[in-house]
Amino acid sequence: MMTVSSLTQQDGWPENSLSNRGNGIVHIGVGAFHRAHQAVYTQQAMLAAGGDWRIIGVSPRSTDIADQLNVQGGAYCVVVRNPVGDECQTVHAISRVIAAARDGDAVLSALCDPATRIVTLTVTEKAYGINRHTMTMTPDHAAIAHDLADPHHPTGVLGLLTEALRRRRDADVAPFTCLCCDNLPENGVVLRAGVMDFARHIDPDLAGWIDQNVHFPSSMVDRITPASTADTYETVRTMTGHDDACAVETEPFSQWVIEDDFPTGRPAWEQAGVLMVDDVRPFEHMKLRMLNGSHSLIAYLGQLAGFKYVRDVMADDDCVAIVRRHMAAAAKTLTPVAELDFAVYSDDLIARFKNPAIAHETRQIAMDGTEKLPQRLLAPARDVLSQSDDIATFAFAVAMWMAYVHKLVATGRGDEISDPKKDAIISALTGKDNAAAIYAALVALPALFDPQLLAVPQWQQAVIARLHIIIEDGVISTLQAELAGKIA
Ligand code: CS2
Repeated sequence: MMTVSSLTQQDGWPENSLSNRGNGIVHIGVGAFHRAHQAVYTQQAMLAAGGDWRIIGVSPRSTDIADQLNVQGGAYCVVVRNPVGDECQTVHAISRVIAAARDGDAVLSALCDPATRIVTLTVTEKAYGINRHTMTMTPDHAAIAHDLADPHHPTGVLGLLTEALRRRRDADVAPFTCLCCDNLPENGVVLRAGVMDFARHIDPDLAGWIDQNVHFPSSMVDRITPASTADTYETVRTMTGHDDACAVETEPFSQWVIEDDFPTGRPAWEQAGVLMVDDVRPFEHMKLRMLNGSHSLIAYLGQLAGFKYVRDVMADDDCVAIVRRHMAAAAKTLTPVAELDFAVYSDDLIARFKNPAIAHETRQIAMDGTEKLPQRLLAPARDVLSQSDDIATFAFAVAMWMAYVHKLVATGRGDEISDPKKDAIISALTGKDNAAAIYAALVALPALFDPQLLAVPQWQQAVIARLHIIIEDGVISTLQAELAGKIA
């Protein structure tokens, strides 16, 4: 757990002890999660061991965060919501933010500056535009299509990294290391595959150079960070006297595990509590399947049963029992590693999800289901089937996602589905009203369900049976039948 310092009430921001530090990182995606996680660790690392590692933020779409954070000199508050009370920490690790939508040249200048030795990313799963079955880019992804047509003026992640690397190669500047911090399995491998594929399309020699010279370590990131609300800003105002438009709130727990592969240097992150490892996969699998998988289950359960927050779901004993069952089943799909105790991890997760001070909306986690299901629920389900183990919990979670999108479409609220495949979901579900038809329509969405999983009749039966009961009797009855072992 990270230590936090309290702010005293004052008119200005506390002195910036990092103002004499130079920039070394460009971070793409300056959302709440980055501000509550990587920026905090990087600040701690610089305070402990020095180094010119301040962060230039790039906001791919919104201009607001650039306007707001730059006015504050890059400083903002992180409110840590402890069950026993709030704490507040000021972060100065970000020196400025560039809004890519209005200043693409400044983004490329920052990326090409020799001082930039690392590019970190939290852009959410959908922004990459990488097909994770084929590990190639998706040419009809809007940003990729744009950047393929005009590669020297890129707007998307793959285009920006590739163009910046091209310019660095041509200027004989060492490349930066790319550190993906999104919740994807082997996220460095995925990002590398996307960049390589994009580069191959525009310049095969460049692809060869990237292959030889650019490093893409993987990382596992973890800190529950709900979207900021009026309550976040009010808490900061009360605790510090500041009006902070960039304040974020988060939980006390924080974890970052990174593959130690930074040939051009890195902050002393290990001095800030980051675990630097040779192989991040065991940590990543555990987190994606046990934390994020349960989170998605909780989110769809909450949305169907009318629970606004994760903590509301976790206040119900039956829901907790189903979450525990899910974690135990997910743990069985993981390779045991000496330093990881899955039972302890489960207990800690339950306590984190129950934290009454964290208002994490189930609606927020329910977003982008088609981007999240594969690594959180479908991959472990496939592994379970290959071990002939019980797939019930994965089938139940997937059936809840199906029931959730179906309910929105069937009640004329399809527009509330927040998902890159929203249009395809709406058109697939329109006019479908029974479980088998809904299942068939959704598993046919492109590049979502693993054909190996779909080929198993037991999987199809298990999902359809649960979906049917949810539609007929409601999710709580289904959950009770599930706990009583009454669904085949
Ligand atoms: C959540 C994650 O929104 C979601 O899908 O599951 O953002 C989760 O809160 C983080 O991964 C926790 O580290």
